[in-house]
Amino acid sequence: MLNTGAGYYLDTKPTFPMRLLLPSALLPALIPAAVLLPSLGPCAFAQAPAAREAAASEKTAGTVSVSVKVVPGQVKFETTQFDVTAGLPVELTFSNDCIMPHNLVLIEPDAEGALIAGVNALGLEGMDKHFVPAVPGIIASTKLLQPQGKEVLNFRAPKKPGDYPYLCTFPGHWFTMRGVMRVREAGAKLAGSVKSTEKIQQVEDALKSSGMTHKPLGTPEKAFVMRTFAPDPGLDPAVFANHGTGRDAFKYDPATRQDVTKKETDPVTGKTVETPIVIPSLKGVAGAVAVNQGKDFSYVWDSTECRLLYVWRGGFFDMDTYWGKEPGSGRPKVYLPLIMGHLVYRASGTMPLAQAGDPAPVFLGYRMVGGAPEFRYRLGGRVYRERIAPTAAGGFELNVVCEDGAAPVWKVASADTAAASVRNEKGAVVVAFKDRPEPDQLAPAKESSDKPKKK
Ligand SMILES: [Cu+2]
Repeated sequence: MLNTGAGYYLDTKPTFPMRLLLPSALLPALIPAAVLLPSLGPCAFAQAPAAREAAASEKTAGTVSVSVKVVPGQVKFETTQFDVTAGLPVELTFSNDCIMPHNLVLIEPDAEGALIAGVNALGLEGMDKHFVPAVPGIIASTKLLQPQGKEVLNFRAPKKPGDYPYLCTFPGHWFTMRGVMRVREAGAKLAGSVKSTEKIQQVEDALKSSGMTHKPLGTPEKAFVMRTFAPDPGLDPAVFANHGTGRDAFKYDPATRQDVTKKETDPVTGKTVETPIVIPSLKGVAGAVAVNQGKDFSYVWDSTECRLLYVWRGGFFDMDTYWGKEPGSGRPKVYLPLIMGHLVYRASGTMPLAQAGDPAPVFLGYRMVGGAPEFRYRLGGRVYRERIAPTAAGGFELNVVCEDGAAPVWKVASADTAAASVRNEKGAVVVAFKDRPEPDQLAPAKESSDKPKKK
């Protein structure tokens, strides 16, 4: 169980920067909830304020049609409970009017633990598999629906009456985005759907009132912090020691929860073999914290590996490809934000603070210190705090302290020896990096005119 220091945001925060989307009055309520959530059991979720639909239609038998929507910007289903009749057909329409992608996964009453473990194990493949792992206990699931997406699920209600949870398995969403399908005995009267009474902000209004744009920027004084899928700009695979997988994703059919294969003839044996279809282009880092401190300093810190992944200058993310340009403009072509600007650092090698045999690090959250995040994590029996800041000389520095007062031992990766220097300062280890601009422009700068770069 996570041991969270007071004031730290947990890993379980929704990936969208809620602090910008929500009216600030809601924030005090939101953050303590996020801190408490990991200690709750699968069924102990707090029911959102809800009301019986006044016009609850009482159905007896036959196909039950249910509509489940999303409360935009709130990481919640609008419909939090609906009734169906045991063994009879159900037509469930899930529509996503939010600006984040969401799915809906309906499961057996005791299947949540395995489902969440399965989602976490998907690692970098999660996005391609719509965050629906191949685990038992899934009754029905939608694809990961992009904003304005809609999907109709047709399935038969389980024969056994009971409460069947449904949740969004986009990482972190399941803490708040969930509901219950109640399966009633044949002949029992079905109650109307229970819907959240929370004020439903229109997407456009939420965006407007947050000041959020698709090219968000922070400032040197006040960093912009966003939980997101971050692109993997071709990092050293050794960096992703604790991600589920760093390999290319296979094409996946969420309906069958199987990889999609193609038939190929083996040139040696002449036999026809089934091989998975590889999607090499969709690579992302699921547990990323992306930070921007103005046009000239951005970085991605990975809450799975608990380390800095890459640093860039000249912009932040262009979210168009992730969120879609505007509601209704159609789904984005890729499912990752694009890096704007140029990379000046890419991590390589194993975790610099880890000793051989250390178990995976555990992210304990971050808090804002002087306008920038301080990351906290446990590794090898110690708890570290890490800050990252640009330096006047043009590079950047990592400042790492150990909570037990011991001086952290930082092993500089071999690729960094020319660019990095390590010094000890007041119990902290400070690792100073010189910028290392890369000759080839790795960042897919969308608006560049493709002129060859002169060096
Ligand atoms: Cu979701």
